[in-house]
Amino acid sequence: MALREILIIPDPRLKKECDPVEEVNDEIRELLNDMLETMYAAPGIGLAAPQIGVMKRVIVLDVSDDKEKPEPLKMVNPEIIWESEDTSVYQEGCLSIPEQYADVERPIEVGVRYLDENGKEQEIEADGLLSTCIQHEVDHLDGILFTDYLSALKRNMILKKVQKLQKSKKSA
Ligand code: K1U
Ligand code: ZN
Repeated sequence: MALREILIIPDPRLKKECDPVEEVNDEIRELLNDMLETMYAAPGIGLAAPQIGVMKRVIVLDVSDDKEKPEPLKMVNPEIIWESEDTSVYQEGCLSIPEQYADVERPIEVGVRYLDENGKEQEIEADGLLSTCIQHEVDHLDGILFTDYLSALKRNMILKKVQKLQKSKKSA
C-alpha cells in the first residue's frame, strides 16, 4: 500500500469527467487500498480517484465514528440509481479544498449500484452522512466540487483562501 498525493484546487484534473473501469483487477484493488490508506491518513471520510490524479470511476468511504471499528467501503463505477425528494443540508468539506466548509443541500437518501473489489455488483441504500458522502464522491467522478453548488462570489472567495493557504504552506 502507498500514500498518494491529494490534488488541491485549482488543479484542472479535479474538473474532468472520469472513465468507467472496464475490469476490476489487481491494479484496481491496489488503487482502492492506496486510496483508503490516503483517506485515513488525511484524515477524511471519503476519497475519489481523481483527487489523486487517477481519472477512473473509483471511490472509497468510511463514515464510522469509532476508529477502533473501521467500516471501509470500496466502490467501482458507482451509480446513483435513485434519490429521495426530501433534502437535507450538511456542512461539507473536501480534502482538495483544505480548511474550507460550506452548507450544501442534497437528497437525504440515495440508492447506489457499484462493483465491489471482486467485480461483483452490489446495491445499497444510504442515508445521513453516508448518503451525503457518496453523493460528494460521485460528484468528484463527474468533475463537480461542492463549491459548484455555491454562488460564484463564495466559490471565488474559497479559491482565493485556498491559494493563499497553499502559498503560506510552501514558504513555511
Ligand atoms: O472527498 C473528499 O474530499 C473527502 C471529504 C468527504 C466529505 C466530507 C464532508 C461531507 C461530504 C463529503 C472529507 O472527508 S473532508 C474531511 C472530513 O469531513 C472529516 C475529517 C476527519 C474526521 C471527520 C470528517
Ligand atoms: Zn471532496
